Amino acid sequence: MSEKEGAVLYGYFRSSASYRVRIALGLKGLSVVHKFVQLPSGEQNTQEYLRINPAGLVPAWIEGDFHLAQSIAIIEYLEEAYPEPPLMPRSPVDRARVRAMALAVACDMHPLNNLRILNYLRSPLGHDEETINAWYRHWIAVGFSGLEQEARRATGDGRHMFGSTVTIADIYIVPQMYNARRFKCDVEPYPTLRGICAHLESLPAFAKAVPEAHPSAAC
Ligand SMILES: N[C@@H](CCC(=O)N[C@@H](CS)C(=O)NCC(=O)O)C(=O)O
Repeated sequence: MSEKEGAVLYGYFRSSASYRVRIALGLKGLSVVHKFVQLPSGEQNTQEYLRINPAGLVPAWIEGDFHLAQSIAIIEYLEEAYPEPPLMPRSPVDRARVRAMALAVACDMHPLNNLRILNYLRSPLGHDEETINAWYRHWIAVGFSGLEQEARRATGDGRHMFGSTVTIADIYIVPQMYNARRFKCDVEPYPTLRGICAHLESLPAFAKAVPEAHPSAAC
């Protein structure tokens, strides 16, 4: 592990977007200072945190005057600044396919099940927990159904989303699978995704990034 001097990652242990960045840091062999933003108590909406990320979301990356939000931007920054080991294939076609799988999670699935969306369904919209859980599970099922087909076509060994090495698509699927299990979604219909996640979760960079291993889990 080499220390990335002056870099701070604001995150929360159960935030899947923060979990993605922790995996990428582990894969790149980089360590940074972690600061915790307690999402359940609304710390992301305090004036102090909004100065770090005006969107009121984690993760946020700070390196001197350089403030960066959005996990995909942070991970691509790391990929460009630290090209080894590569987290993207070489050819433009393959890179586009990997990005499409990562973005299916980042753009089509995760935003629908984010904390503030679930809170808004609760209040002011007044939905009960059963309805909110049904919403959550519905959007996981829609997203995973498509990704299961994509992964079946793209995996080279049944252990990676694309080809037979770790890519950004793997960094996105593992936290989403973690969330799906946490919310007791039925993941039986997605054997390819389950097999891929089982392998990835055994790799040190993924195991070290798991929410339970994060120091803020004890806070
Ligand atoms: N597209 C953003 C999503 C960031 C995001 O939604 N973060 C969640 C945690 S996973 C958050 O901060 N939620 C706070 C809230 O909903 O109030 C990214 O990939 O970084």
